[in-house]
Amino acid sequence: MIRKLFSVHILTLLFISSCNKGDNIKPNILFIMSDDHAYQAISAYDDKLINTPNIDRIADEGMLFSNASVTNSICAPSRAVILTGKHSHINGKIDNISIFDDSQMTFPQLFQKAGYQTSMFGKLHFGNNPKGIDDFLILPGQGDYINPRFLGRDKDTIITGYVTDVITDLTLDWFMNKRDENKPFLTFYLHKAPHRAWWPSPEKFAEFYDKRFQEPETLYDDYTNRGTAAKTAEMNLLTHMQYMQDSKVRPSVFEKMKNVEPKILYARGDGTFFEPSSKSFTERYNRANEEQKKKYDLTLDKISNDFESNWPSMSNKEKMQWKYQRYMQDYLATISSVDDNVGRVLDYLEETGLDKNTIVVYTSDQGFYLGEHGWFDKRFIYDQSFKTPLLIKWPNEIKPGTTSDEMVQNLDFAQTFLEAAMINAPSDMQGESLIPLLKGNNSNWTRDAVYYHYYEYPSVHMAKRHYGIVNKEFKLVHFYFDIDEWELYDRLNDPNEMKNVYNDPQYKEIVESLTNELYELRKKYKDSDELSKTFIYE
Ligand code: SGN
Ligand code: CA
Repeated sequence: MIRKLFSVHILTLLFISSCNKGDNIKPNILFIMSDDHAYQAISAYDDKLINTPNIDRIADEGMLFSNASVTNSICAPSRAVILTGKHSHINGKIDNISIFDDSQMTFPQLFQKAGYQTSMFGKLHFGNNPKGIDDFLILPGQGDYINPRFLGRDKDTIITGYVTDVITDLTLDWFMNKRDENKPFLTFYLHKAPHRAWWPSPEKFAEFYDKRFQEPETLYDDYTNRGTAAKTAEMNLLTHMQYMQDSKVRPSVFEKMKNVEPKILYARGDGTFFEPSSKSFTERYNRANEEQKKKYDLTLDKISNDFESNWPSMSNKEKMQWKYQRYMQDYLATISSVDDNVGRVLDYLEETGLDKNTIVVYTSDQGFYLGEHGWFDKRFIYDQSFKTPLLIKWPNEIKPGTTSDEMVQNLDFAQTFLEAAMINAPSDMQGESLIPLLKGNNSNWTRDAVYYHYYEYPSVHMAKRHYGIVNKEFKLVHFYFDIDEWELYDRLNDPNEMKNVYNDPQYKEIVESLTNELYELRKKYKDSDELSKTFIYE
């Protein structure tokens, strides 16, 4: 009898421990996203500009996607696509201006219901109450680089420090002090950097000011062989990047020199103009306390002195070169901080052993132009802003150091995470789970082309509305609204996208078949000209 009781007891114990084990099998998910991080500025993709040893660790231990893209290359819409698993025309957040309807299902809500502990730190860019998130501190709107303010569930708080360090401190503090060890976690660690106006930490500002960077081949692009949209966009370094707001020439120096550049005005498309509502250099600088200002001043003085003595004799080409170097110095300096901080978080996961059962994703809300085509900013379906970095590690599931060139999108994240966590995805999500690719079962992956649709026009940077289809070989685009122009790019023979071959007779058959495919995709994703008309605003 005693023996029997004893064995029942053992069996019960075994049963309980296997249940616990079963629960623990659900992987943790750490979703790291920065804002406007170009894949050209991650050394796992390309080491011409910067070394990012920590972000590269994710690629070394996992998979790098060389053809990852977004469905709509702009901040808040990209985030809405990620959270809902639906294209912008379905989730309704077509641009930065429209309201996100937060009564709709977002994947963190499903994780929370399934017993995950959820948290979010950093830049979300819409709303102040993310659904399905237990703990959060998020930046209001675009947020600030220096001594940023955060919105919490109960109260707002201003935290002294540099935004990238602060967001990391908050994330690590949550791991160390608030994480429930009995639950798997879903954590969003969302950087503001490297968003314009590219304010580095004072130390990185000084360090990167001394560096010089290789120019991209297409820096002096004059947009011949392209359509109206590329020619009329307002994102050229020479003509739209600002010496004071962007390159950080001090107002006192800028103002005493005559006719440096006109006050920036963006065209509205109807012949009228508006002033950007962005914060000024002075407002940003004045967020720093006296001690921080002193450190910034050392580099700010060097920039202003250089500008004052050299600008009057510079040719347009030299001005372009000067702006490009200043741009890269600051943009890459902000990335260097992101990389250091990602390292802190990866180290923590390793030190605690949490890394073994944690999927770590590094991505950006879209790509960015680092002088390609003479541009900064994003929005276009052209490669640097259509594509986005995507690195994923998942020990024992993803073979370390692998690359996938499949056409994957931010639309796919929700279903991927849900499948990894063994939670059913709602049938109206529009992406595809990347799990087969992550596990090396490529034959289970059938998609060969993706759909793209950008709306925010007329607006800052004046990138015209367009939609298109992209596969590994070609890109077909329709610019509509105030023009009606088509473009076709041969991605393999013209990787810099310098020649629109839509009207080239040699590509006639490609145009026909891709146009059909594009209409099929529009049907599949429930997009149409009629629907677009409902999104046209004054
Ligand atoms: C600001 C920036 C723009 C940028 C938009 C949208 N100007 O207006 O350059 O395109 O945000 O960016 S700034 O002078 O204020 O920095 S997004 O990432 O939020 O979509
Ligand atoms: Ca962005």
